[in-house]
Amino acid sequence: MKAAYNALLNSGYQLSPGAFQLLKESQNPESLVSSLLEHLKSLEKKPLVIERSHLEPLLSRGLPVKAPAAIKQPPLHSIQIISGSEGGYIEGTIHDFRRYFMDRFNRLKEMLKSRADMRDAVTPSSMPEVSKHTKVKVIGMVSSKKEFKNGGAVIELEDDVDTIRVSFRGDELKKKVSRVMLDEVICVFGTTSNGKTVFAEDVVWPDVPPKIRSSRVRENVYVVLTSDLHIGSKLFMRQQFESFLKWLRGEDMGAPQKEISDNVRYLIIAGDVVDGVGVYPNQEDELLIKDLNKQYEEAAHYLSMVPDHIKIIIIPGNHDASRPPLPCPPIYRDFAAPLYSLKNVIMLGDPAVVNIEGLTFLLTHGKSLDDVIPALPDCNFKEPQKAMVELLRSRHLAPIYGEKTSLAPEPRDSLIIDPVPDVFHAGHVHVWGISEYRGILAVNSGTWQRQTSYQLSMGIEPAPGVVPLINLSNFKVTTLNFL
Ligand code: D5M
Ligand code: FE
Ligand code: ZN
Repeated sequence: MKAAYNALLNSGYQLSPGAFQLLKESQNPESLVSSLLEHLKSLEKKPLVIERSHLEPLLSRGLPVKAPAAIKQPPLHSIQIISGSEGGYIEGTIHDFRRYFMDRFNRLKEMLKSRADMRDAVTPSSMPEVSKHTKVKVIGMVSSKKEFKNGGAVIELEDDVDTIRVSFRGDELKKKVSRVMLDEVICVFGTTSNGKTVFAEDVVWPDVPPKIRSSRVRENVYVVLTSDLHIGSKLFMRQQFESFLKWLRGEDMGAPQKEISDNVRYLIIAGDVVDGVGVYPNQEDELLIKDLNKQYEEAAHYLSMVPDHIKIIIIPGNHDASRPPLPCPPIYRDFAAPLYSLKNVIMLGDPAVVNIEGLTFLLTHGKSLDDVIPALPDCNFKEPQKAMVELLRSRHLAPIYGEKTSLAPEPRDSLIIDPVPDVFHAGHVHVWGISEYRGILAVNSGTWQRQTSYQLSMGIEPAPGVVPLINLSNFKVTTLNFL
């Protein structure tokens, strides 16, 4: 099964959960995969993701008896892709958006209602008819928020039919409401005397349950997290990145470092592999490589220096060749063919959920941090991990709609954070930061790009050349400094 799975991944294909199951249950997964690969060769338009439907016809046709060619592979421990954003075509009509937000609302509402004290919660359209002060719990999507100088605040909560007003008074509640983001789904505890306005006593977010981590990893296995290489930019820190590659190869180092380097099995790159073209005004002036295909050629050249026994997982960032709205499909093969041809590279979408050695990794580039950080008073661009924790509490990767982060209104909201990860990895902000929240590691993996003139004009100060890595046996995070 392992050999079959690796053969598929090495050919650049992802496996849908259904196809994975079918493969697992088949009598001879290796020959099934080899006939699948043979079949795919004949297709002009190759799928990014292998679905159950690709495998089924091959099963009924009978399998070739010929054993597949031996696959030269470093020992792979255990990696399973749970989801990786297939990102199909979507038109984006009002109907699509309505369906998208209903899915977001309903699923987050059920998440909230699964708490014992919220089973009896109502939604704006099912508020009780009352004539005197009555306690209520209302779950709704935040459609507006106003904070007043005198310390009060009012938000509106809506479902698909109705809207109610929620009023907040007092310092403690003012602090709570300042953490409420637009388009989040929350539950308000309070009282109402008319069924239209609620005086809030508390706010509850979907949040993550405290996690008891069960690492079954015995020996030291390391996962290295990085992002925002921006290869092709004049500001890409070539020398420092080369030192990093040298470190991954275990060259020129003392025994303690070598012990770590030798046990790195995974390298995750959370987007912005290349600098792209036409991403910000006057970007050309700061490009060393002005052709997108050539940028990926250069990226593949660097990543080919990563030893084969390290699996490299890559998702797209806003500078990469993928569609702009979230969720994004994997970086397009047409532009990044050289990356796809590296045997140890796995290309996934944004967001992606991957199970590594029994631990769940949630990967996203972090584009929504552009909206979330300015919206929250305790968050800033120097400590992106704080905003990442707020996303965990919101159980959504991009709660705010209509600002800088565009969303594709797919029928199912794949930006809802479910399952609860063990590690939440993002980049984009160009500042590294690590935090632990309810047993979950939130890691922002910084950058390899020096400050661009655009970032200077925006007041963004990067912290480049620092790489977080996690020891899966004890969940300790350390950083490597290549400055
Ligand atoms: O993002 C690098 C950094 O620059 C990150 O902190 C976001 C910030 N950035 C990028 N574009 C914008 C705009 N348009 N407004 C505000 N801040 C921005 P990168 O994705 O690498 O360009
Ligand atoms: Fe970036
Ligand atoms: Zn970015």
